[in-house]
Amino acid sequence: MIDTQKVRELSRLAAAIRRRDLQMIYGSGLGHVGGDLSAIDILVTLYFGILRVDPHAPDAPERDRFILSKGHCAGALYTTLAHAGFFPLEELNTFARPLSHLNGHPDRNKVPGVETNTGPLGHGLPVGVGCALAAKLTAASWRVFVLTGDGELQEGSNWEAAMAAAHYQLSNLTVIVDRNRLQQGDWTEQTMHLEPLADKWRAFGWSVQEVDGHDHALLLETLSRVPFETDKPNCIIAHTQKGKGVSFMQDKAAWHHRVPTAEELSAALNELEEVPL
Ligand SMILES: Cc1ncc(C[n+]2csc(CCOP(=O)(O)OP(=O)(O)O)c2C)c(N)n1
Ligand SMILES: [Mg+2]
Repeated sequence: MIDTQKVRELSRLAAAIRRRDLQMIYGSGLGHVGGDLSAIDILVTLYFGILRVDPHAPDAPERDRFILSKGHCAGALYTTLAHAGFFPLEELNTFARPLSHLNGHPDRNKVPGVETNTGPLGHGLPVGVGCALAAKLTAASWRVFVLTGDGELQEGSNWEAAMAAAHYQLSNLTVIVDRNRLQQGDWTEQTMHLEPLADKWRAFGWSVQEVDGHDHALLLETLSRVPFETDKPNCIIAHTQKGKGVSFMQDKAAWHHRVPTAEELSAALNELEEVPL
């Protein structure tokens, strides 16, 4: 049954995190705003509804592992981790500045809650397969969740990992594809066909669900049901919009890593509901 109070909490958090992310990117003059905004609802649902993690014990052996494979969206992860209590919110003001721990791509040696260094696309899922296999071999109960971009799926390493995950029957592994249909400079389908994407994952031996990646209730319900099938890894194709929440950024390749001007920031914040937490 859907916990409506929890879903309202997720919506409030997502609005606050979107605002904070935009302010952070404006302040540092760097970031990947489009992909951050497409992923924030997924990250918020994971960190505030699904993951068994403790911000006060970020290295606890029994924790679930989350890997942000689309590491260029570090800003979305940092703002979520800070709101979840892994480090102080004020630290977000140092994003991408010299000597900051919050680099343009996540570093597990610097940021509590970051599981693995990412940035070069196509590495998160292979690492996630290794983690999930380790959990299985040691009969541990923790789970592994990996968030990939859709353009990122052009990296062949993902498909080697997908084969291995099915071979080892890693039902403790879930990949979420941020299917915003855009990559760096163009639509994915103009660059390299991904469709029929769900069929590809099924053909590789995965159990697949497709969801609206901005619907907190549906994300929560679907993520709560893993594993979907016995002995199969899980794939959730989350249909999203790059730049979600800001009308002039949505579905625009240019906002992959453009930084808003002061006027654009103010217009964007006007569009994003400010909800008290
Ligand atoms: C191996 C590798 N090649 C190129 C890049 C540069 N790059 C950063 S983001 C990006 C596009 C990613 O598109 P997608 O996976 O769809 O991410 P999203 O739309 O969620 O931002 C590229 C090519 C990279 N980080 N790693
Ligand atoms: Mg994309």
